[in-house]
Amino acid sequence: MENRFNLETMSSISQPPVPLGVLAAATPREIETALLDEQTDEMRFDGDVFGFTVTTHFASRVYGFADELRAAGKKVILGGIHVTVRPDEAMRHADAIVTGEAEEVWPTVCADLLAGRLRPRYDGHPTPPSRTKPLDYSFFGNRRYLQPACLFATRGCNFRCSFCVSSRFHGPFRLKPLDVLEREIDQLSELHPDSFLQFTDDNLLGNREYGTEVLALLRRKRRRFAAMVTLDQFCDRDLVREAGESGCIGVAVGVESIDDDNCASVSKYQNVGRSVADAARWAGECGMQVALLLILGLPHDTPSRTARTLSALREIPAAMFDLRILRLFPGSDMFDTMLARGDVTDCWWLRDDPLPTNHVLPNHLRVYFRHPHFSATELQRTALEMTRDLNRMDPESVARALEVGRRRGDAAFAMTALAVRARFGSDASDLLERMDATTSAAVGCDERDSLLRL
Ligand code: B12
Ligand code: SF4
Repeated sequence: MENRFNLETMSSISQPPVPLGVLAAATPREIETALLDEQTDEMRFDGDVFGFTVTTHFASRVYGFADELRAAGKKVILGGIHVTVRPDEAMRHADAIVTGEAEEVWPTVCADLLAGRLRPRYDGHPTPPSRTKPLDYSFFGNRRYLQPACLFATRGCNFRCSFCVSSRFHGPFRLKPLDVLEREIDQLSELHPDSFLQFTDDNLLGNREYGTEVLALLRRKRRRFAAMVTLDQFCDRDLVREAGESGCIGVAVGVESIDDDNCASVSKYQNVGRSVADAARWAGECGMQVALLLILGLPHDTPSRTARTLSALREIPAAMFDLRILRLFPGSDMFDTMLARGDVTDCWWLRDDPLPTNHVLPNHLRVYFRHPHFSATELQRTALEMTRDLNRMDPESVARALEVGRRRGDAAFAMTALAVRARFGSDASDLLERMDATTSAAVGCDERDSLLRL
């Protein structure tokens, strides 16, 4: 099978596919498993049965693989967040689908497979924390990921931002037993002694008491780590100090917009009335590199606000600014609302040309909704200009990141953060030049106004 994957366009972050590791741990021994990871492996489909994780961005790509495999007489099982929110669509490309979290139902799927009575659909349920097993990281072999030591301590999120699918998909916010987490940390310390731990939790510190226990565990283990935090946590000076003292060297913060009306309009009330600049300064003093996650295209964004937003963001001492145009995910409240209003312009996930990346590259620039104040092209240009301007490698920002790194004795992480910043800036700059030189369609970010095809 042809591999359309181009390593040049690969994400600046590569991580082991933890969901498949979780599944492997729940697979009965009679079934021999092997991992095929598009980030690191040449795509060769040897085997009889293929299970794919389907995220919305890669739905059409997975469906393409699945259709070819089934045409060749192989069995295909699909699972993951997109299957859960679009089960009927996924069923058209699979012998069986599994919705929701799969650990509990997976042994039944395997037993049915072995007995030749696979059903078209299985519904998983939120895994009770008491049933959580430690992941076996040897499953990922010696593949070289940029961030190999990924783990999660919690599941779900106790917020409900309207553009996000996570809180709807994952069910109640749950906490992994600390002894299970400790065993995973020990394993990762052995396998990747020099890598920092990357927590992939949506809301690692969402329960203050448990968060404090996790931080104490990390302090005891003397492990450096990075995590995503919500803005209210980021503004909690005691929590940030505690995290820094426990080895936190980097945080990605879901800021989305510096405007309260925008945050309130997407039910991100935890962000309302916060001072990001002060919190970022404090995080730097505590030795953490800060990545700000931002969305352009929220309801109250206007072209005239852009200059003001840009100058306010420039005052925030962050190592990098990761700005994306709003993407409407099926399964989110915002998708449903905008669909009902007729403002969704395409089922973007069914397009057949997704680029395998999570970087600022063309398919993240595509606009599939109608914004009240911006045309699609204006959103694209503004996103690129802001990304370029915010991530300039000016001496002051470079010196600050290195100084923050020095506080934790971690120059390597500071250099990595700066490399990502540089790449955000230069990718945006290149794309702007290409937009100027040709048309927006030439960089793959065409304006689409087609009617929704559901
Ligand atoms: C780690 C992570 C990444 C890593 C991916 C690393 C990797 N190699 O997979 C990186 C940083 C690269 C990344 C990138 C992106 N991500 Co991401 N990511 C996550 C994150 C934080 C954790 C995933 C995880 O490990 N979860 C823990 C596992 C155990 O849970 P799970 O994935 O749900 O798996 C269970 C079930 O879904 C099911 N299951 C999963 N796969 C399969 C397969 C089979 C066969 C079966 C039967 C069952 C099954 O069983 C599992 C066990 O119960 C999630 C948020 C989250 N908390 O899940 C977002 C999340 C998945 N990402 C998201 C997004 C949007 C992206 C990006 C598009 C971001 C961007 N704008 O660039 C890119 C796209 C890249 C991609 N490949 O899809 C969204 C996806 C939304 C959607 N509808 O698809 C999420 C949900 C975040 C969010 N809050 O919206 N991401
Ligand atoms: S805080 Fe983050 S993970 Fe939680 S609902 Fe909001 S966007 Fe989703």
